Amino acid sequence: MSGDSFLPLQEEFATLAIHEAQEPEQWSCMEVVTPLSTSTTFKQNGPADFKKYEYSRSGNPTREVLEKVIAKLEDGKHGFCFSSGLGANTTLLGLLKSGDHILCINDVYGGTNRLFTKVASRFGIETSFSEIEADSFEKNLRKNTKMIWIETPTNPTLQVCDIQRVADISKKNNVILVVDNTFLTPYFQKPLMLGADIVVHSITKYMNGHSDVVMGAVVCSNEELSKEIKFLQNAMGTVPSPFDCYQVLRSLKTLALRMKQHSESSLHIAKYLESHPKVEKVIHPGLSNHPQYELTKRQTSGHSGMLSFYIKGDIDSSKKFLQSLKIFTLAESLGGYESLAELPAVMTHSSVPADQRERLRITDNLIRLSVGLEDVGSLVADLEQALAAI
Ligand code: P1T
Repeated sequence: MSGDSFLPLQEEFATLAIHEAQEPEQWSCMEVVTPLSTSTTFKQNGPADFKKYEYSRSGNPTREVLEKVIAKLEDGKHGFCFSSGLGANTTLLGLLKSGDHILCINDVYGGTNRLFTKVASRFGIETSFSEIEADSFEKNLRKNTKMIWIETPTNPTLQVCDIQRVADISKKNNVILVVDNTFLTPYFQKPLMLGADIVVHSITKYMNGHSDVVMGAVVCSNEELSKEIKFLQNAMGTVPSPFDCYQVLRSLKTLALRMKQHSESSLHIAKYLESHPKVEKVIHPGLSNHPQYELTKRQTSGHSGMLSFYIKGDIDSSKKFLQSLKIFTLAESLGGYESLAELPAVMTHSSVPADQRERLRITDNLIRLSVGLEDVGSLVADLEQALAAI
């Protein structure tokens, strides 16, 4: 998947993930592994005279290392970690005020859609939705648009949005561009290099990759915006626990290896499903029949373990298929070492209004797979027997 026709992979990615900001010399015992610092508070020499940290919400040694690593991997200057992906999104809403407008990509994680339309609206922040094409963003800008929000590839229909073109539009109109990079991670896509102002992550997914931490992150290079995000992180209190930061630091050391395997296996499975008579259509940005395949090659170094497909049949066929799986687990979330399958229409995207789901073709026969790190042969065999059960 990450062959010649895609952007080249960053050569030193794994080295950075393992070593960036983790020099043993910075710790008093020269620890090779970044210590887990659980103290909520730090002794001061005199009132308001502290060495580096004062209170763990404002700054924590373990979290700070993780924030530096994530910033480096995204080719950004400043990283910030949050209690969840939605916690990161919520904090970014603090950059806006009543009367401002967010122009959001139409196919966005259901929870982000709910946060914008059901919560931000209570504070006078409006949201409207744009089609995936860059022109549509330009057309739908309003006088009060202060933020453009995109996910690419989108969740769950895996459409690909031209980051560079949307960045040009946002710059021309003095609007902040936020890109949710959860589905690809910086291993495959670097939105800041393509002109985005802010990258946001659900670290819960590939970045942690072990389905045992809920966390979010933001990366930004603009000094003024970064200062504001740092202020909001402390003022809103949306921080993760040091233990979770420790876990994610550990997970990132294998991110490159994991992403390579997720990528290879998901493409293998996409091709298998394409040839299956009970499958109507497969969506995978690494397939040459994907509508934005050329764009995918221009802006990414490959694709992750995510794919979606339409099964031939109705909700009962989908249910039967999902309940027949033995290795794929029927569950929400994605990006872990274990393979997951779900029905977005009634699970992750049930909070998206029905008419919006209909327009996006998030139908009762759309299945989303997160292809994990099991042997790909056993995954294909599992899909085969579950399709046979319909
Ligand atoms: O779950 P949390 O860490 O709060 O992240 C929210 C989030 C943000 N952005 C994207 C692209 C996401 O996919 C998510 C969470 N998504 C799921 C739980 C899911 O199954 O799609």
